[in-house]
Amino acid sequence: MRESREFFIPDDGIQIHLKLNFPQNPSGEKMPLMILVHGFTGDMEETHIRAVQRTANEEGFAVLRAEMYGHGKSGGAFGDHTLMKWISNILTVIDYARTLDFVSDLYLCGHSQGGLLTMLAGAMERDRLKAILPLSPASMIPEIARHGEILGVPFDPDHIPAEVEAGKGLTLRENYIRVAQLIDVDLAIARYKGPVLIVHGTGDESVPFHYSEEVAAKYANAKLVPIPGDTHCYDLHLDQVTEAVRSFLREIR
Ligand code: FER
Repeated sequence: MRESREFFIPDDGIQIHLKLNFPQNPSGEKMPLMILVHGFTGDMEETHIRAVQRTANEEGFAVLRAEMYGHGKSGGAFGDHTLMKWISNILTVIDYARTLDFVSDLYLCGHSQGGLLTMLAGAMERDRLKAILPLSPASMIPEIARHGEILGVPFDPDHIPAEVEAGKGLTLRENYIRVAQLIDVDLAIARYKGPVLIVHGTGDESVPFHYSEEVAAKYANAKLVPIPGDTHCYDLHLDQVTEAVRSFLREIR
């Protein structure tokens, strides 16, 4: 049996923190690998991230959890993170995953801002990802940033403030917004034709559920699983989230 491991890989001057977990009983030499990413201010040890990791392991997938710029034990300051830096990081993680000799197919899963990243990287790596799983994707970030709102804080979109309070004592800097305003989510949706699983709590107050209804309708091949009344991080029905992931992985594999 292969040993789980924790390690770092470099990307553009920082170290990306990774954890690789294997299934208990892999069915053969090669196995599918799911890359799994947390959300904004999140990390790889959050309850819902661990739950998805364990579910994929139970289904015979290796899982590579990755922490993006300014988050968890990866390098970079939170205030300096932008979606472009996260895109650079995830492309490097995908390149790394492609070098692993035990990997058959690659899957990409991310929660919230990591779900938006999953949609963007899905388009960029559409020939290399068998399926993508954006969980409660924060697909509206570019649109609201262009409109002049971030984290519920309104601003003049043509005169971006130097800083916005992001909660947890963290401060988001202006380049986050400048980058977000330029991101074209519809283009990313149009460029990924493979299977997509979107899971979203209907009571989510951080990323409202209707955004995922719109995203799912625009994808060529998406399934949306609503989690009735649930929150952004699935405080009520995490079991329904993992069962949706489990049946999707069985269906695709
Ligand atoms: C926002 C709403 C939601 C935002 C980020 C999120 C930076 C992301 C939440 C998450 O990843 O959990 O306005 O602005």
